[in-house]
Amino acid sequence: MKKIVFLVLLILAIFSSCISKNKKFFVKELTFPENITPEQKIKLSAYLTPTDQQYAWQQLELTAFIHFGMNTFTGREWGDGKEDPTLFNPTDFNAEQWVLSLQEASFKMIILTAKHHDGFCLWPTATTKHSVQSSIWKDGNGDIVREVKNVCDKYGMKFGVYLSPWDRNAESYGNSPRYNAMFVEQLKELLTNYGEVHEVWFDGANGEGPNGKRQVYDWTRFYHVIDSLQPKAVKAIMGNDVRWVGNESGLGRETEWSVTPLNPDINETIATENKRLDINPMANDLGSRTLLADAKTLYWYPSEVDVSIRPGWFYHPEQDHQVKTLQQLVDIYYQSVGMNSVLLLNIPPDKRGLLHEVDVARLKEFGVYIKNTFKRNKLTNGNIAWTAQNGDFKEFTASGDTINTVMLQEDIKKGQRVEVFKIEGFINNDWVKLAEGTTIGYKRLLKFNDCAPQKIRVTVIETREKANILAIGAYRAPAIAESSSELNLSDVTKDKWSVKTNSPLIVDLGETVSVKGFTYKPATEKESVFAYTFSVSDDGKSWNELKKGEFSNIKNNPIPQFVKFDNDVNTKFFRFETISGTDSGKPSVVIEQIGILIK
Ligand code: FUL
Repeated sequence: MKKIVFLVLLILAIFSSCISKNKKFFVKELTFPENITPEQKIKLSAYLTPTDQQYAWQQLELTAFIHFGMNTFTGREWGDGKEDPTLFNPTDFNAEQWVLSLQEASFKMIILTAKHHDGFCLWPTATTKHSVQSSIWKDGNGDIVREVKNVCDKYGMKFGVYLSPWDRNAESYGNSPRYNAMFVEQLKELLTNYGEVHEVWFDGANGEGPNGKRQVYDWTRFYHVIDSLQPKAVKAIMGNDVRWVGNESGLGRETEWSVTPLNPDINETIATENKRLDINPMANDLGSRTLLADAKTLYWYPSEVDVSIRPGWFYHPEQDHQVKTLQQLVDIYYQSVGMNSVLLLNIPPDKRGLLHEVDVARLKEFGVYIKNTFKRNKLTNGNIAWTAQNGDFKEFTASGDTINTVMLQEDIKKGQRVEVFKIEGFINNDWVKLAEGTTIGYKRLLKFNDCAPQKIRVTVIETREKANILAIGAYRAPAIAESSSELNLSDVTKDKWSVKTNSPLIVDLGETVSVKGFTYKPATEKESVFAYTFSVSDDGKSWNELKKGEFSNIKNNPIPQFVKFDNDVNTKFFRFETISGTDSGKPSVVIEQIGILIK
């Protein structure tokens, strides 16, 4: 017993000396000694820091996703793996156009979907025939990964790969050891033959459903392959270096901790602990004091905001008019880079193998806007490092110019610490509150109404340990002329429609209409439809099933779905039937959620 007490005291002494000397940091992971108080846990959490790879990744701020592959040619979001490889045939593939457009807009890395869920590989792999080798593009002698990587190297753009663990083509998928061996080979090819790779993206999606194939992934082995072949790469999403922010809409959290007890569910122990703490990437709270008090281990696991410039992740011509507006992109920038995250913006190339003109123009506008806004710090002494205790404040000299944005950075190499802060401006001889916030982390941007203060005062109200503020900036983001992006979800009005039955939804259109397709708008508060059938009828009795399909990625990306038929059909009735929902239910659909397309 005495021995145990002694040991506990010793461990505590070591930990408290770490704190008092303010020297010892814990890189990436920290397991609390037993029997320490919640207060001690909070203090220790302030000494958790990123690895060099995580730090380098965070500094990139803007990274680009490129979803390109079989879906580009079939018009789908999730292919089923049965696609004919000869469909893959970009007519004007040009990786220079991708890299140069992205670089001009300040993007520092490109992550390419080397393999999406349909299993089609963009490089000639020895592991499957389902690859560019079986396509007619360059007579099967092409290699998209090589061409993109070469251009990245040429222009100093970093490169990452998305390799989907879920594979709907691999015959071995579901036979865990065999598929894992194949997956390891794919990883090895990508991480050995193409030079330096800086991010490996393992998607968590798997739409197999209750009767689908069950694959137990060997994450430890996958991690080992990456760490040994590409030591500079961070492992994202199902990887434990970079965390999915929890949505695909470009929304960061106001309170975003890179220090969290959450880690991806890669083994039983972690999954059980996540369950015990009731946390997952979508949870609102991933780092509060209450959560930390309950936790046993903390990780440096920073957030990445992945979002597409278009509604879908892959290019679809019918979405050309739905490219996000400059205002939307700028809002996303403030909500991601400005909320302690890296922005991973997807710009999907079209069937030509080019970024579409509309996207290129938007990227350009975005790049110019961000550069102009942050070109000059209007505080004269904003780049001075400052350490602050609870309640400390510091004044910064402003030029008296108009501002509407303040930027704060913590030195995260010494941990993430600030919990509450406020910003005031000295205007007309008075201190006026401009903004307040919770976490800062690597970077925090706060927006407020235009004003022209002589000075700015920053107060660190609460911090877990002495805060290390690295930089403070004040800027003016120019106003953006609003462009309307109202989406038309039905070409015919619903005035004449009458509902015959609710489940399935049977509607009498009131007249015969020549229908080209339909739309489905997911409900915000409840489960969405995943698999469905859509049928038409002249009399509401005998039915012709026009479409049996799935809204592939609707759970993570709940956007309106557009479904087009192969041919136009004249009909007076339609029937929309739910086969399954995104969770375990069978959600019904109301008339407001369905639109009819006739153009
Ligand atoms: C999701 C996938 O299912 C989507 O297709 C896309 O790749 C996105 C980035 O991740 O989970």
